Amino acid sequence: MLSEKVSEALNKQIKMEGDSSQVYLAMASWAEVQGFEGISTFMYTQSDEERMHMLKLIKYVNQRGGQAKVGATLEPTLDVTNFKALFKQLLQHEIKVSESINNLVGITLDERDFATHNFLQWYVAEQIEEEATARYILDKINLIGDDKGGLYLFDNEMKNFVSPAANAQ
Ligand code: OFO
Repeated sequence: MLSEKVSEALNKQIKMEGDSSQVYLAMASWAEVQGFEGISTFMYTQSDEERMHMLKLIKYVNQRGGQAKVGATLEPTLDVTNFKALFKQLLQHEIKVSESINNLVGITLDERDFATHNFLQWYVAEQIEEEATARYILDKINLIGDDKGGLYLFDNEMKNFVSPAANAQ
């Protein structure tokens, strides 16, 4: 059985994962209209993954005798000056999510809820990977600079992007 504190913190995280899915969906849609086919494919996939993260939490809360809350999701506000700004926001967003997961893990320790602590280790690993992926992509974007040919190749690569951070685990 989940304590009230853990349950409340998990529900906050459910919202955060749902919001993340919306943010990446908005990014995917923007990139699609701009003609960045690869970037939009990448963002659509990210959005699906965040939804999966949300569902995993919902199922866990319900399985442990809690009641998962499905609330309103945020309407994303994006800086769409260019695609670099988009990926900077992606990294900032992931850093925020990592902080939230860390905070949640801390609460499970305070509450001596070792089952939830164990369950959350998957999210801890996932956040390391997602932050590393965002940094890797930003490094590439910085290398490209204003080179149109480089941007074309980059967008192409994003279509079937496999993060080196994923391979490292
Ligand atoms: Fe849910 O992993 Fe990123 O935000």
